[in-house]
This record gives sequence, C-alpha cells and structure tokens, in this order.
Amino acid sequence: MKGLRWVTAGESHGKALVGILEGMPAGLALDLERVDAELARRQRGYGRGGRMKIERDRIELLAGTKGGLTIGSPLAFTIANQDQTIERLPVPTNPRPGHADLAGCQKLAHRDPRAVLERASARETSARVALGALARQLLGQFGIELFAHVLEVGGVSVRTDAWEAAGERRGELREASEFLCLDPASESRLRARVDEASEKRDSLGGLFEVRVLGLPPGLGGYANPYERLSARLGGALFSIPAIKGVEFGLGFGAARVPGSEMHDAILPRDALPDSDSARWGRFARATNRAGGLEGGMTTGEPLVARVAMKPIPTLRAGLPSVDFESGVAVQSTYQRSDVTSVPAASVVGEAVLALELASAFLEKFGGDSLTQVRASFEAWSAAVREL
Ligand code: EPS
Repeated sequence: MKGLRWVTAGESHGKALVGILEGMPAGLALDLERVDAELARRQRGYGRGGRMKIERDRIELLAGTKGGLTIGSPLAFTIANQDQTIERLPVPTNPRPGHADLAGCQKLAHRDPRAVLERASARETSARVALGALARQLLGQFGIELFAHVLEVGGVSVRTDAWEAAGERRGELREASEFLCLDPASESRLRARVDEASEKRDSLGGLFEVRVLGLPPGLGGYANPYERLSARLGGALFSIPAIKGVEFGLGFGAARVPGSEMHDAILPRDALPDSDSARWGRFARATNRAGGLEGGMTTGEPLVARVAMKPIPTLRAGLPSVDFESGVAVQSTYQRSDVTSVPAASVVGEAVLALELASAFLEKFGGDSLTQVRASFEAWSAAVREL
C-alpha cells in the first residue's frame, strides 16, 4: 500500500496519547528534538489556560527505528499526560453548548459527557502534531516546507501583507510572537483583545493561514473524487476540533470575481523565471489565486490555506444549557479552559497538512526506502522538466 496511514488514541486526562504512523520509507533519519519543538510550539500562545502549565509534551518513540533511522515498519509513540485524573474528575451534570457533549451523549444514549469530552477534547491534537512532525521530516528531504501563522484573533487582525513583509524573517518573527503571528506591531492589540475577553469570562476564535512551499505539481489527482487533494486537505483541516471554515487561495472571494480576474495565467518560464511553478519546467504562473491547487492537484505554486476557528466552547461565564437530571434550564458549568487557542490550532494545521501531503507524495513517488523514493522523484523531475 502506498501513502501513509495513521491513528491516534488517548483521552484528555488519561495516561497518555498514542500515535501510530505506517508507510514511512526505510532509511529516513528522524530528529525527535524537532518533534518535541513542534509539540512545545503547540502548547504556546497567549490565552492558553492552566492545563498548558501542567503538561510537558514530549514524544517517546517505541517502535519503527534502528540506529535513528526508519526501517519501514510502523512508527509508534506515546506522549505522557501529566494530568491523569480521568477517573476522579466529576461527570458534568449538563452539556456545554458548542462542545461535543450533547450530540455525543445523544449518539451513545447516555448521560455521561465526561465519556465523550475526554476523547473529543483538543488534547488529541498533540498526537497529531507529533505524527505531522514525523511526516514533515520526509517532506523536508525534498525541499518542502510548511509554515503556519495567525492572521486574526477575536476580530483583531494582523497587517494584511504580514507574510510578504516578513519575508525570510518569518521563522524569527513567529518565534518571538505570543500569537505565532508575523506582525510585531499587532501583538499589543491582540493581547488586549484576549485580556478583554478573559475579563468578560468569554472565549475567542480566529483565523490562521498555512503555506506550503516547494511542492511539486501533480500531487493528488483528478481521475477519482477521492484523489482530489483539495478535498483531502480540506477534510484534514476540518478534522481539527472547532474549525468552521477552510479556503484555498481566493477561496470564497473566487465566487465574486469574473474568470478573467480569477485564473492564474500560464506564461513561458522565461517571462517569470522566479515563479515557484517555473522550477518544474517550461511553464510559470503569473499569480497564485488558486492557492496552489487546480483540478484536485498541486500546481507547483505555494499551497495557501486559510482556516477559521470558532471560539472555545468552555466559557468561564457558562452558556445556556439544561440539567440532565431535572431537565431545568441552567448555565453550563466551568472547570478550566483556554480563552483562545488559535495559535495552537495553527500548529495543528501544519501537522495535518504535512500528513496528507506526505501521503500524497508517497502515493506518487513511494518506494520501500528513501533511496527508492528519491530515485522515483528525480526520474519524474527530469521528465517533467522536458515537458
Ligand atoms: C480542552 C480543555 C482544556 C484544554 C484542552 C482542550 O483542558 P482541561 O480540561 O484539562 O483544562 O487545555 O487542551 C489540551 C489539553 C491540549 O493539550 O491542547 C477541551 O475541552 O477541549
């Protein structure tokens, strides 16, 4: 079977999160410190609550390598939970609006939201960040880089040209930001917005963007609906808890412009030698309104995804709900939560795209070993450059 397969297990306050990643070729050197760095980044961000002061997410790799290299067998790991109180935590007596509590209880026809929320919790995304951090090490071998940054929290935006203005300083700027954004001038406004929501005992959502650089054209496919990368990448982003919207390139804006202002002109490479797509042959794209996807495939231009996250459903002030026993109206109960976790979600966005893109990459160029993948990639690169 080509491509990657993965699964996670683990409850929010159970012993550990668990991940299994199958399909990585043999001979890839894994850097686990880089995985831990991604895990730490997901724990960051202004507006996170008390839980993140307790947890110290680190990968413990259990299987799949020898001498630091993958051996072609499934990779398995755990991430220990520090807070392992699942058996002692109270069972909420009412479901929180916006969380999986009520629909989950109705699905299982019981009154134990704890049995639902423990797995529905975004704690699970820590395991996905580790999976993605492994997958992106394969992509990195082929010059593919993923980069997420926050655009907006609670309606307060960074400058619209933050990506362009940051240029090569993007890594450094994001590292220095409490919001994992690229606009230092917006930090104080973002912080004030979160402080205001916190004082009002409310929560906030926001927007983030993920860009993927260095992708070859032709990943994904047009022949079958399930091959279409736009659907797969959109599905991956929608699988992150609290995500309500995903757009690629112009996205919803594409509905409002005529075709002449939408579609990215194809020019001879010599007209635009610096275009990303021109690296792959004699054709270059003048613009990238498609966001790097056409016909369900990559175009060779950067992938640009923008993702909308709703506010966290656990509000200190509570929300209107109903007591399970008495059936009377109550305010939903609060235990502990974040005010916002948009920065954390942006890190998860990178991870889920890394997994899906690495899978599509291996579907096209897959082989048992990294050497074979490289040979296949280079043979195709030579052929497409002659096209
Ligand atoms: C979450 C509630 C909070 C968050 C948690 C997601 O946890 P707790 O109930 O323990 O305070 O901190 O996120 C994480 C633990 C994490 O690692 O991101 C929820 O109800 O979804």
